[in-house]
Amino acid sequence: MLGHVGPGELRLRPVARFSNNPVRTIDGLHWNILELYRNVLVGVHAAVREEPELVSAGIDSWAVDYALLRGERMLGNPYHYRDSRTGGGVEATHALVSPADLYAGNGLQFLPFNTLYQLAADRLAGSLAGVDTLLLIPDLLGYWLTGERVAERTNASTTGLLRLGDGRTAGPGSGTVASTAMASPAAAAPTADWDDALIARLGLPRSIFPRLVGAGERIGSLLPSVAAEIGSAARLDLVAVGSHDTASAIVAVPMTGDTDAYISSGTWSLVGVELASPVLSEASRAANFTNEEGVDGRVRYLRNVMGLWLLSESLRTWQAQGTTFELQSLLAQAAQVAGPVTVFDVDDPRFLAPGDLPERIRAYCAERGLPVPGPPDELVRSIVESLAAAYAETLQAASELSGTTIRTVHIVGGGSQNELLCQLTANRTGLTVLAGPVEATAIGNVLVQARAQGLVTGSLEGLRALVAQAFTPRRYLPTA
Ligand code: LFR
Repeated sequence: MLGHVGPGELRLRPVARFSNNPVRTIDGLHWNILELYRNVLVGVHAAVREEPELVSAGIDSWAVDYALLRGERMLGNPYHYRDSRTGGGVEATHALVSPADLYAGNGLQFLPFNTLYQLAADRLAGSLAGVDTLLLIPDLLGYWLTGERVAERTNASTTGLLRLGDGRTAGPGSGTVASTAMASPAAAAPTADWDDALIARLGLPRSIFPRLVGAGERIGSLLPSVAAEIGSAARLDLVAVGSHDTASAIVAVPMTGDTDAYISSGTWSLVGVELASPVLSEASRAANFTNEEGVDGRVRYLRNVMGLWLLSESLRTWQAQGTTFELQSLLAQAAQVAGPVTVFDVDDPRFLAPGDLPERIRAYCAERGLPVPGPPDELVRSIVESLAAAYAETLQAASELSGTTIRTVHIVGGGSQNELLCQLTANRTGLTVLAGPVEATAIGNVLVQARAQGLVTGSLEGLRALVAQAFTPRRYLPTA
C-alpha cells in the first residue's frame, strides 16, 4: 500500500497484492516465507516505480510466529501458528510456571500458539540448539531488507516473554495526551522489557531475543544488495511501525473518546477497548482477556474471537469439494434465511486448525442437540450470527472487566464490508456500529511512519482525527 500523508491529508492506494498460502510438509504447517519475501520485494519495487520520492516503508503482519537463525542463516521454515505442534509446549510451560503467574507478569490471554508455547515445543524437539537469534515475522522481513535485527515492541508483547512495566502504567491514556507528546517517538515510555527471569525459568536462551524497538523508531536503510535487486537508487528507510497488524489497525480506529470500543475484523476478530494501563485481575484472566502493547504504550485490552476465518475456510472447503461460491452473493442469500438460526461457540478450539469447517460446525451442533445448519446459506448465516453474538458477549465482558462504558463500536478491517455482520452486531449489542475503514491496518502503519518522518505530529487522537476526516464510516443502528 502506498500512502500520502500530510496535515489534513491521508490517501492510500494498493500497489501490489498477493495471497498468503501456507504449506503443509511432513513436519507440519509452515508459512511460505520466501514467497512472501519475494512478493515484498516486488511490492517495494512497484511502489518505488510509482513514487520515486518515497521516503520510508513499514512492515506489519500477524503476531506470534518467528524464524530461528544462526548467523545470517534461517534454520528451517517458520511454523504456522495453526500447526498442532504447540500442544506439548503448553503442558511443558505450565509445568514450569502456572498460568496465573504468567498472566501476572505478561498480562497475555491464553492462546495455545503464543510464542512461548511454540518455543517450548522447539526446546523439547531440540530445535533451539545452535540458534543465536529469534526474529518475529515482520522483523525477519525487515532484517532481510536492512540487515538489522530488532524486535518491535507491539509484536514482541504477543510472545508472552515481555514483562509489563513496573508501575504497570502504560503511558498516556485515551484523550489525555498533549498534542506534542509524541513529537519525538523516542520519548514514548518503554512499558515492558524481555522478562529475563521468566525466560530463564522456561529454559530458553536469553541471547536469542533481539533489542526491542518502539513504533516510530528508524530501523535502517535498504541493504545495497536489496536496493540493487529492486532496481532502485531511492534512499528508503525502514521505520518500525506497530508491526503487529492489530496494533497498526487500532491506531487507525477513528475513536473519539473513552466510550468507544473496536472490533478489528479480519481472519481474526480482535474485540476490545484501548486502555491506559493493564487489567490483571483474576476475573480478567478467567475471561481470557489480553493486555497487548499498543503504539505509544497504550494497552490493547481485547480478546481474540475466531473471526472471518470461519467463512474463508468454509469457502475453501466447498471449493475443494467442487463448488465455488462468490462471498457477496452467499452473504446476500444468508441474510434471507428465515426461521431460527443456530448460534454456536465460534471460539471452540476445534475450529482453529485448517480443514473441513462446515463438517466440524455441524458435528459441534449435533453433539449439543442444536439444529444442524444444512445448506451453505444456512451455515453462513449461522457463522455470521454466531460471530455477532461473540462480539456482543466480548464487548460486554470488556466493559465490565475494565470499567468502561461502551456507547459506540467501531468495526475496521475486512469485516467492516460485511453488511450482515455489521447489522447483526448492532442488533446484538444494542449499540451504534461505525464501520470502516477497511484498510485500517495499512493506514495505521502509514500514519506511524508519517509521524516518524515529521509529516504529521501529535498523539494517536490527532492521527485518528485524520482517519475520521479521510474515511467516512458507515453507520448501523440496532433494528431488532
Ligand atoms: C490478527 C492476529 C492476532 C493474533 C493472530 C495470530 O491477524 O495478528 O492479533 O492473535 O493474528 O498471530
